[in-house]
Amino acid sequence: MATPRSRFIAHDATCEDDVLARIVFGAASGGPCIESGVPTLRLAMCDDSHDGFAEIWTGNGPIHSGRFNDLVFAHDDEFLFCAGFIASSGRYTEATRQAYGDAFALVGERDFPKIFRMWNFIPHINGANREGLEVYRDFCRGRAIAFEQDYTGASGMPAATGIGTSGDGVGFYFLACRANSPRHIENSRQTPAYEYPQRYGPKSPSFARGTLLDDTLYVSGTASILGHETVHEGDLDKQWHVAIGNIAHLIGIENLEAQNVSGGYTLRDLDQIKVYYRHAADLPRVMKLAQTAFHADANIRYVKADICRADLLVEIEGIASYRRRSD
Ligand code: 3EB
Repeated sequence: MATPRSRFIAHDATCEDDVLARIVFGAASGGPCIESGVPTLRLAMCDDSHDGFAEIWTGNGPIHSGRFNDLVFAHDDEFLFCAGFIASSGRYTEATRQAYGDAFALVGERDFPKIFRMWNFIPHINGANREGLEVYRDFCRGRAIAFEQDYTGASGMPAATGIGTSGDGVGFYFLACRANSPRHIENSRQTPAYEYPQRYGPKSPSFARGTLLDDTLYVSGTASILGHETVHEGDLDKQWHVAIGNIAHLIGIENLEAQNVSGGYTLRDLDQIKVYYRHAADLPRVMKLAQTAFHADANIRYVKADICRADLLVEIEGIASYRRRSD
């Protein structure tokens, strides 16, 4: 069974048939819409070229798209894509719970009950809400309540990214499947995020370190965290090496076998990589580090963004799948 594929294209390129979704990383954010039958989510996230880019997800065969409350979605027979938007406000808990609750209702109604990868783009992520709670923690509270109360009958929390955006409002999108059996993977070097202690917020972040679907391992946003603690505050190079080491370990044979998953990937199997970096001045260094870490053919985008802990400088995500041997 084929897993959904993504690729990066120019932000204004037109796309072909079988497209499940288009996410435009560019100048402005807004509520998702359906354009020429394709769910489209715009996020205010600038990449290194400042031109922006689009991430395209393709499916197989006839694709049906539609709206469900404020969400837009599209699906083929096996996979569903969905995007949503939460307006900026002084408190996110309830609106996040509502939006995630709608998302869980949609996947139930359409019979794609297993969510395997989610992304969340949060404005003023390190700022305070009207009660003085960090916006990220406010978001996490609503998300956790939705997972606890509304995500029944499914298979655990999926791989995810939770990152800053300069846009006005939370944009989010996710992929879910029908018959496949995704396996959520943890990293033995890191405390599961959903078990982080209370000092990181009233409710823990709801995500797995990675999710395996067939032979594809979707790697969550990964940062310089060992156990549950940020390490190497203020040191970009050291944070890079811990983050990349965390990914190498997550996808490697030892960590997978300990979770009864056969196989094992290396960093050279990673593709569709996004490198999020906090400070514009760090871009040249981050590009240099990435170019030595990944396969020469890997697609990489560098996105300037705030990261969910104020002491983190860099975060990396990607998709691991086996490259052909000659590569
Ligand atoms: C961390 O490991 C860093 O809240 O969805 C990474 C991936 C992070 C996903 C999320 C947050 C999220 O805690 C931050």
